[in-house]
Amino acid sequence: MTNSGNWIVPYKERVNSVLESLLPEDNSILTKAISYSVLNGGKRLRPLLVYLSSELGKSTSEAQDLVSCAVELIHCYSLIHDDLPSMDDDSLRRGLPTCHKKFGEAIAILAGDALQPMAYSLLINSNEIEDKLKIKLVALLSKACGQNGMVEGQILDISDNKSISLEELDYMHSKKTGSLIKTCLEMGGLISYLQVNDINLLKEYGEKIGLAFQIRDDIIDLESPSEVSGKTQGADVLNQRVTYPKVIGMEASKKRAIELCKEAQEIVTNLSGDPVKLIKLSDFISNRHY
Ligand code: GRG
Repeated sequence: MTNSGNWIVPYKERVNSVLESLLPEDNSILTKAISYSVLNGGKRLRPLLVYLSSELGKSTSEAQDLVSCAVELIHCYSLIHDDLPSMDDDSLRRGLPTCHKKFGEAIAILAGDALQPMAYSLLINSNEIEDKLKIKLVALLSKACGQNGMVEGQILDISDNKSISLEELDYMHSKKTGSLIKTCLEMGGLISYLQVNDINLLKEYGEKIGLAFQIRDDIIDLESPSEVSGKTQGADVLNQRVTYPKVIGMEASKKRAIELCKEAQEIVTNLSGDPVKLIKLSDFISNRHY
């Protein structure tokens, strides 16, 4: 297995095809906005984390698919809302006009609103996951994206935070970006009935790669042209956002992303299953340009 990122493609195709089969098919403007925002590319990192962690134990492929789709729907919802004029006011996402630019603000808000319950319905209505486990998954996912998770991170991000410390920046992103990433790994571990020790190691790995992922995101904002990143280059500077390069400098940011991924790799070597793909993924994260 090389680490060009090609090994990720089959996972991406798999989740894309399940997402396509699960989305509503009517001709309404809301359905169009939902499909546009979900089936518009994206790296599918969060589904990949579910697949890789659940492959460490025993789970059905249907359960893996449903959980992968649920976390991606939540992620797509957060991106739509993150791009809104009242948030980041961004016009480019995944190389295309953002949902509100294409469909208007009201439809974009509603598309995001509809995606969240859709994610929970997937989990709740599944015949593949036992009831006790479903409740755990729903509780974990709602915690990750709720008031003490992604929403808390987002509030901190849009607050007056110009002079925050590195520790505070880490905290903000552990909530905004990290909480969902960590939860994907935990959910994957749970559906494949991993032991608590393995699940704890996956969560620690998630904390490290979550931060590294965000640091690279800040670097990408400055260094990757829009054709590569699919996002508006320099949007963070334009919006006067606090970023890792701003707080610790560009070189230190790059070094820190690599160090965090190395620490993540050491953590997963203690798993009882084969960590090779998780190691490859952290390599990919520490060097990504999109
Ligand atoms: C909607 C749950 C929810 C909360 C509302 C808007 C908001 C509060 C939170 C924002 C969360 C957010 C958008 C975090 C950014 C994380 C991030 C680095 C996103 C980019 O993820 P990629 O690079 O995107 O994986 P692709 O397009 O590849 O999927």
